[in-house]
Amino acid sequence: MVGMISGLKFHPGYLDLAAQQKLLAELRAAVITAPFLTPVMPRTGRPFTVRMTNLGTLGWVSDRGGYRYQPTHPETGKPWPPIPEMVLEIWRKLGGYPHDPEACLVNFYRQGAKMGLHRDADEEDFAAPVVSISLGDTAIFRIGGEERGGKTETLKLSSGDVLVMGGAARLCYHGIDRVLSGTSSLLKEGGRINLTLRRVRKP
Ligand code: MD6
Ligand code: FE
Repeated sequence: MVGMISGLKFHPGYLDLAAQQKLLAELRAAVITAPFLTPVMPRTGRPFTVRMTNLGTLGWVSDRGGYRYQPTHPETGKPWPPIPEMVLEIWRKLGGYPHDPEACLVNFYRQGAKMGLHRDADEEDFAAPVVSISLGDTAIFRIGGEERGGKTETLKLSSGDVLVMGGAARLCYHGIDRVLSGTSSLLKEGGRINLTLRRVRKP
């Protein structure tokens, strides 16, 4: 059913176990420099249940002041670590866009974490897709149309799956209903990691 949304391309099992483990090792090294943060909602200051960090020249942050992209980690003040080459290769192969991404948002879901319906709309360049890579426990991903409150459908995102949201799907509402614990043994303590690659500025 989800295959009917134009511009949405699903690549289940794109990364084999060895590639997933390699990517996880790269992320473990990166989070030493750029530890996960608990973002809060603009204005209300309500915390997200998902923890976040970033890789790349720009990282997405949310605090009481709003949502924005910035070149440094808000707590350490250091630049975000670089996007690993194997992640750039996924973008180059599947993204269908001639310039590399500037941002790789890393979301970490522990038991009970979820993400409400939202649109990725803080970028200047919607011509570029968003490429999403999932690791660890399977998540129930929900996607609707460009208007809030319309019909939605769900898709299971499992470890190693890659989802590309381009074209008409680029500005569709989407979110994570829940993560199914015990569905993957990639992360020893369980949970799920999702990477979303974005082009922020016009090239
Ligand atoms: C997640 N993903 O999978 C959250 N955004 O944890 C997203 O918010 C997302 O998967 C844009 C495009 C693809 C995505
Ligand atoms: Fe998103």
